Amino acid sequence: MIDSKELIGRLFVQQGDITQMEVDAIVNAANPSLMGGGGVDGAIHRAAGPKLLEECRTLGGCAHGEARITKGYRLKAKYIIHTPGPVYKNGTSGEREVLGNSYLNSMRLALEYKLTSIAFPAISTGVYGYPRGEACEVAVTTVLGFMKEMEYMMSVVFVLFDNENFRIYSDFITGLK
Ligand code: AR6
Repeated sequence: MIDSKELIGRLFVQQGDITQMEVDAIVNAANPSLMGGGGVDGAIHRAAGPKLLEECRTLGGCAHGEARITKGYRLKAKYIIHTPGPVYKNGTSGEREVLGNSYLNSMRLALEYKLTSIAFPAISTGVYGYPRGEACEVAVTTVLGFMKEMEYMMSVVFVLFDNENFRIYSDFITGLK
């Protein structure tokens, strides 16, 4: 059994642009079409280049909470894991479970591809409107729970674009230590 403190030591928080990360995979907060969009999705497609859209076209979409993997193309990251998080309505429409599934299914792909490092954005906290404190708690506890259950040690970086999310994640992870 891996010690929880050891796992928490593999979680990192960083402020910035996820497209610049040198990791095995970055995660994209996509939409079910997988055909690109605004926010982090738009930034990833711009940085990876047009071949990414070509590969995404072959995937036939992806339901909210599921995940698909593509190559990273022009990115420094080898892979991109695409997952549409939930659209936040009122908190009683299964949003928490769907958000957890986005993190869980991304981690399942990471394990399947034997990745040793992954970077996540704060899925659903932009256009999809998920409350940020709860989204952070779901993200961190789901990722930690998966690593513990699967005895899977990897580096997980949460890359936050804005000051507010950076502070929320920093405080939450510091609180676990
Ligand atoms: N690096 C890291 N985080 C970023 C970046 C970046 N370059 N750019 C924005 N963020 P959003 P969602 C943060 O709206 O809420 C798209 O159109 C941003 O500050 O990108 O899951 C898709 O196609 C926010 O905290 O994704 C979907 O239609 C977080 O990323 C829809 O938006 C997520 O914001 C998905 O909405």
